[in-house]
Amino acid sequence: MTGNDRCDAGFVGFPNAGKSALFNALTGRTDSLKMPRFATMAGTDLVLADIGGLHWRGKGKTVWGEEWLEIIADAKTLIFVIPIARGNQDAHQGIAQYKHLATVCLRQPGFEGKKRIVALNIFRKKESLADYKDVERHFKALISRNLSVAAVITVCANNCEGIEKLIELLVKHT
Ligand SMILES: Nc1nc2c(ncn2[C@@H]2O[C@H](COP(=O)(O)OP(=O)(O)OP(=O)(O)O)[C@@H](O)[C@H]2O)c(=O)[nH]1
Ligand SMILES: [Mg+2]
Repeated sequence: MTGNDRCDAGFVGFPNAGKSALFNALTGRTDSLKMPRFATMAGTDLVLADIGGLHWRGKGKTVWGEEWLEIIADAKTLIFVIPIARGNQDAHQGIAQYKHLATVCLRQPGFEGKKRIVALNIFRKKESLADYKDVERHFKALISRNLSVAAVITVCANNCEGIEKLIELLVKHT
């Protein structure tokens, strides 16, 4: 895994969070076989990087997969992709997930100063984004003391809801 390409923003998340789906939605790409992937975000000259998911290992449940993060070492912004369902319980689980991911990121040299955007990815069936406002609010309240989070946004990667707004946020913070 070598990161010869540079990037402006990179995705961080556990497997199946929707990182690649979101990367595709933002860049117009459709392939997702080879990692890492680099592509320009629609309507901008910002380069995004899609990497593999971090994952759990061992009895002590240590988060593993840090070598992926080397690929996005030069990114200015990290996009944390957290899958969510409805309900406060899910906001708590999402926060726990975010904290694990953030802890691993902060172990990497130079990652402390990177901006962070949290994308709550809903695996939408019948609900609309509005149905997730409570989770988003709750998530924001739980995270409110963490000043390194520039923004929290709810998106649906597979039908592109919230994607325009995420693009605006990325342009603003990258
Ligand atoms: N319904 C629905 N499915 C989604 C959404 N986002 C991702 N998926 C599906 O969930 C699966 C995993 O999504 P990926 O984007 O590949 O997840 P990933 O975070 O890139 O996972 P790794 O590359 O393994 O780390 C795929 O089958 C996607 O089609 C979403 O918003 N809604
Ligand atoms: Mg992927």
